Formats: sequence, structure tokens, C-alpha cells
Amino acid sequence: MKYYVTTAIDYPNAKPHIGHAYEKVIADFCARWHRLNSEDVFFLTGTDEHGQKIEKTAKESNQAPKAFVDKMSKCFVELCKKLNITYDEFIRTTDESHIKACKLIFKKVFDKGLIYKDTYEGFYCTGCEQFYLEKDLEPGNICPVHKKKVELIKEESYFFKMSKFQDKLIKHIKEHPEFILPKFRQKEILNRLKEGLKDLCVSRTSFKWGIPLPNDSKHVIYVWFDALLNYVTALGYPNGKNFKKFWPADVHHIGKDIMWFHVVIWPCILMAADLKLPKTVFGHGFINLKGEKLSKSRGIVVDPINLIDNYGADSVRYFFMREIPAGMDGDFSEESLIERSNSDLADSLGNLLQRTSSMINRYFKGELPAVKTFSKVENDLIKKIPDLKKLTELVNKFEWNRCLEKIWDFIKECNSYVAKTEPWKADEKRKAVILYTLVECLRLISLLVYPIIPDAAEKIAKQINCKITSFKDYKFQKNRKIKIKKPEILFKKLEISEKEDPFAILNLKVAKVDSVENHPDSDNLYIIKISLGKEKRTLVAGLKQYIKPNEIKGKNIVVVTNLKPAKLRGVESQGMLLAAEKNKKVRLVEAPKSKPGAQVYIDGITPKTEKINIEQFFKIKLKVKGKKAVYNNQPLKTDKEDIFVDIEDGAEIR
Ligand code: ME8
Repeated sequence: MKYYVTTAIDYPNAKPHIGHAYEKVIADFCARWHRLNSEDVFFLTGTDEHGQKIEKTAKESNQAPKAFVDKMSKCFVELCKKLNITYDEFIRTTDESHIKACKLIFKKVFDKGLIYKDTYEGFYCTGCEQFYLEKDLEPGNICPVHKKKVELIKEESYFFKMSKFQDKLIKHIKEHPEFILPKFRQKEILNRLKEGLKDLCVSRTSFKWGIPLPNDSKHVIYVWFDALLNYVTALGYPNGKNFKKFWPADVHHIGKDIMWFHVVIWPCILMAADLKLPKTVFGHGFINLKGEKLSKSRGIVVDPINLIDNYGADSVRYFFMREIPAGMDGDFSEESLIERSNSDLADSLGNLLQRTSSMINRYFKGELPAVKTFSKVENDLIKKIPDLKKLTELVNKFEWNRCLEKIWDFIKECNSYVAKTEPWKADEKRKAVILYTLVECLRLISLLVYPIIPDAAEKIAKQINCKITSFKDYKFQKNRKIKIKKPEILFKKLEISEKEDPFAILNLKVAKVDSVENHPDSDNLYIIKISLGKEKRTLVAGLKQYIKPNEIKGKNIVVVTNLKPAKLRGVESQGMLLAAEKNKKVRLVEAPKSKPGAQVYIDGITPKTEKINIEQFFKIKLKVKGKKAVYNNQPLKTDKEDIFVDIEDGAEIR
């Protein structure tokens, strides 16, 4: 049996966030489960590298688009590696083979008369890479997702006759209840389809970064048309061996925000190209941070790579699979990750292995005799071994958190069995029976948890001297000789830092300096007028001996915005600008590429707005390293850049 599973392909216009990590983990879980089930699995992930958004971001960082995506796409590959994602192929839409196959499909649909030329006028959101109808925008022509003004675009474009497929698509959705999952998403889509399906603009001329149309090189193919095709081009469409073997996909794991593209646009393209439709599109929910939507511009982000470095891939994977209900939104916090990891991984699972292997080493020097006959307590436990068929059903229904629950219920049962049978008090023969039973249960557990926490599963297997093979070996075996290795700790207990990070009280923002004047009553103070976006403020700063007014004026600086205002020689200062000092040299802390008002943050800490006093601020040690402002070696940044300071390492920022 074949099984083809994909994630979406990520925009590498910024570094990966935890939403990307989450999607890869659930797809990897499915891939590993089906491999253990001896299926022939193909698992695809990758990056979506064309389009206006990428072109724009590359330009902002003064790089050619290709050089930019070459660099950024590596961060996604690195994320996969650190998370133990076992993809079979990592596609980049700038790959030659993708470009070639993409043109081929475009041409095929064009030649069938399903693509035509017309003029288009509409509102485009670059963030979504999508046109909007005026009625779907918020007042003032604001994109409902990105809350930014959309662009009015009028250009000559090619259109895909999507309207033609409306009835066929509705029929398909109704006849295949497993096509759109979770179920509640089906209704939403059918309701929207009732409004009528419009033809889709599939080419653009106002920018260059895309695949040129095979029949008209003035145009590039619309980024979503290009991106969706990755699922077939990666398999070697049209003649590749993998294409013949694996298409149609068994499941696309994607987020709820891009359902429409995958269950409406994608199937229409496939029908137009005479290709089969994927069996299931599963729309997972969104990960929020302490109840707030992830947002780079508001500093609400967590770097998944940091997270894995701090807590290990297994703990992160386990948290995602267990704590976020399949198909629903869920909340991430380090506290709950630590709690989950400590209780379920270190205490329940780690302890079970630790107790078992240390008793076998202590009482039997690591070797157990073969055991054939078991008493009632053992047989009761054996009966509780989770039924693989039922677990697989849950996996196939994408109810993986229920599957995890059942596995951990069994781990709990094994621990109660130890407490009940008290092997340390039993005679030699009973000891052997109890410990034998536990090793066998641990072997089965190592198979079950392998798709979730692969590193730990391998460690368990190694310690009890067996290998992770396949579900074919998922059967309690009697009468085998057991020899185990020296105990090794499976999960370290993670620490909860009781007090909040001191940095979290700060609210730093980028400000533009509008004017600099001398304070009338002081020899060393300036009065500096700044703007934080719309908001204007006045600062009083003692910089006169160090920096000239024209070195400050017009610059984008960084300001502490939540200090209690203070009067300095009769003038109220409504904030404090940051500057670095070393050997009597003073330099401003700057954010040249960011907008006034932009949030400055470090990963994982959500800025607060409560007012603080200057003593609290002075306790937070900010420094300069490699011309960047850092806190505890972590760079301060905005959604556009790391914060810059033109001074030697070690300078202190105040
Ligand atoms: O949409 N929680 O790319 P992308 C969970 N290139 N998942 C999230 C999330 C969050 N907070 N934020 C985003 C694109 N995602 C296109 C896809 S596919 C042919 C092209 C999910 O980098 C999102 O739903 O914006 C999507 O499935 C994936 O991350 C990539 O998002």
C-alpha cells in the first residue's frame, strides 16, 4: 500500500515560526505511523519561493530574490532536521524540475481553452498573495487578515475558467465526506461555494519574480497556481515513477487559513489538467501564544529552533501532538510544554524505563530468564495493551491526540502494575516474571511512541536491546531471553523559571527623530521630538557632550515607551532613547529599516505596556555584540531587522 502525505510549502520571506513546526510534526507523525504499518510512504515538504511578497522582502534587505530564498530556505531545512522530520523530498518552487513541470501543466490547461486573457481590476493583498472583492475587505480597503491596506491593481491578465468546475466540485465534496476534514470545515466551504465560483486570475505583470508563462513571457504565473502544483511536480509529473505510484495524495496537512486554496482552487486545477483529486485535505488549527495570535510586528513570536535547543525535539513534538486538539486552535506556552514534558515524558515514561532497567541490573545483572507462564495480574495488564487496529483508526481519522491519550493510559497502567506487584519485595521467580512483563510492555510502547517522540523511542529500544522495526512486531512475546543495557536517563526534568524574565517588563519601540533642540535651562540636555507612527512624544536626553543634533535628527532610534514620565529641568520627558557607551564613546541604538512605531522584541517574550520606573529599567543589562543590541546574547529585533549599534562589542546600552 502506498501513502502520500504532504505539508503546505512555507513562504521563506521570514524565518520559520512555531506554526510551521507544528504542521511538520503532525505530518511526520502520520508518515512514521504509516511506515511502521509497512506502507510505502512518500512525505513531501518544502518552500514556496516565488511571488510579490518574496520579491518585496528580498528588495528590502538589498538582495536578489534567488540569493535571498537560497539563504532563507535553509532555515526551513534546518528546522526539519532539528525536529527529526523524515521527509522524502524537500521541494523548492525555484527548482528547475518544478518550473519545467509547472509550465507544462499551465500549457496543458491553456491548450484546452481553460485559460483566457482579459483585463483585471481588483484589490490585491501581498501578505495573502490574493485578490479580494471589495465586499470582503474591512472599511478603508483593509485586508481582513493582515489589517493592512490592499493595493488597487489594474493589469492585463490571464484567467483560469474556474467557474466551469463549480458543480463538479460541489458534487465531489458531497460524495466524498473524507475530502475536507475536519468535518465542520466542509459546511463553511459549501456555503461559500453557493455564492458562485468566479474565474481566477492566474498571471501577473507588475513584478518579475515568478515563472514566466510558457506562451507569454511578459507575464509570470500567479504564485498560488505555481505553489499548489508542487504536490505533483515533486513526484516527477508527468512521467516520473513516483508520480505514477503516489498520486493522488492521501492527505495534505495545511492550516485553516489556506483551506480555500486547497479544497477549491487546487481541485479545479487538477480537474482541468485531467488529474485525480487528493483523498483528504486536513485543515489544522492555529497555534496562539498565551491566547494571542502570532504576530511578528507585535513581537508575539517564538523561534522554534530556540525551543528545540532548549527543550529537545521530543518534548516539543509531544506537546504539539498532545496539547493542541487535532483540527482546533491551541495555545502554546513554555510553562505548559515543561509541565507536559515533566509529567508525561520524564515521570510516566522515563520512570517506567528507569525502574525496570535498574531492577533488572540490580537483581539479575541485566539478564532475565525466558518466562512462559504468567499469573492473573500479568494477564490483566496484557489485556490492556492498546489495540493497534483501534489506534490506527484514530490516526486515520486524524484524531491523534486521542491516540496519544490511549498510549499514555497504558503507560500509566504499567506504572500501577509496578506499584501493585512490588517486585522489590517478591521472590526471585516472581521478580523475573514481573520484570519480563515490563520489558515486553516497554518494547511495545517504544513502537507506539516512535512516531511521536522518535529519539526517546530509539533510546528505549536500545536500552532493552531491541530495534524499532514495524508494527508486525507489535505482539506481547513469551518465552524469549532478555538482556538489557545499563540504565540511561530518558528525559531530564525541565525547569520552570518561576520568575518572569526581567526583559518582559520593557516595551521598546522604533521612533523617528523629528527635531533636536538645546534645553534652555541645561548645558547637557537636549529636547528631542519623536514620532512613534501617529503618536508624537517629547524626550529629554543628556547627550549634548557626546552627539551633535544633526547626528540624531531624522534617524530611526529605539525608545523605552513605558517609563513613567519624568520632569527634567521643567520639561517632561515621555520616554528614554537607548544609546550605547564604551570608552567615553556614545552611539545611538538604531533601526534604520523599520517603521516608526514598530515593536522591538526578543523571541519568546511578549512586551508589556504597564508603566515602569527608571530603576527597574537599569536592572536590565543590554549590551552590544557584533554591532547588534543583545539581551542575554539574544538579538533585539523588529519584524524587519536586528537592532543595530555602531560601536565595539561589550558596550553597555542605556
Ligand atoms: O500559506 N499555527 O505559507 P505560510 C499553525 N506558501 N499553523 C500555521 C500558523 C499558526 N499560527 N501560521 C501559519 C503559505 N500556519 C503558502 C502555502 S501551499 C501550496 C502554499 C500554517 O508560510 C499555514 O496555515 O504562510 C500553512 O499551512 C503553513 O503554516 C505555511 O504557511
